[in-house]
Amino acid sequence: MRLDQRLILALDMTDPKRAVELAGSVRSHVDAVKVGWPLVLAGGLDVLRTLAKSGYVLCDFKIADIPNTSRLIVEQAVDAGASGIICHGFVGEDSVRACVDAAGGKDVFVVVEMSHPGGVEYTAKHAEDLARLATRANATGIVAPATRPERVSALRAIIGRKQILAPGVGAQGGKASEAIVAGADAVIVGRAIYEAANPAAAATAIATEIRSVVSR
Ligand code: BMP
Repeated sequence: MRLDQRLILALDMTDPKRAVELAGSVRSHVDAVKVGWPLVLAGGLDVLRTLAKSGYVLCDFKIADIPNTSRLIVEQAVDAGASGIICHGFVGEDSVRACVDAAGGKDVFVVVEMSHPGGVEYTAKHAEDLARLATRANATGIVAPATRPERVSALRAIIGRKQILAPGVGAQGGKASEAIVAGADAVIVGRAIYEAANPAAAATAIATEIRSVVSR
């Protein structure tokens, strides 16, 4: 994924019209929009098709199934215009490989450790192994928690130059600059942008905060 702003907007909402409008107003301040179950269940894959016309859409279905079912899901997402997809790593290497194969050159990001408090209960205990799995399976990168920058650093040491996308900034308590300094390539931000009175200004402020640590 090409990352200039190092910022991805999560469109976690159920009103397709609002999602498309919001994406339009924030597009130039972010590298991609992330679309997940809430929006697709509400608006169908058509909303993904519409968003894909104006840039990179990262399709976050957190795929976690047997290889054949995973493949079918990825094919639908790519067919609708996704430039990247997110899958879980805990399902095992065969399922992640099925996602990578089905993506046909589109980006695949593997969730290795989740950002919420519950992410410590199970995912954190296996994150290093899952990062190695993502590397072996030729994924584009991993998803790791901005809420725990020290974990981003630890995972960076394992995955070398693969990309790290870090959610958990703002509403979940993480700080964009800290995640980037720890080794994230980009942060994923939802509520801190789309719930702001001026989402474009909120996105610009986060991008500026990121630039302030990148140019050092
Ligand atoms: P918010 O900035 O509103 O907390 O949204 C974060 C986004 O990142 C949501 O779309 C969520 O599903 C996603 N995400 C996360 O928060 N933690 C993870 O570990 C993995 C995610 O994909």
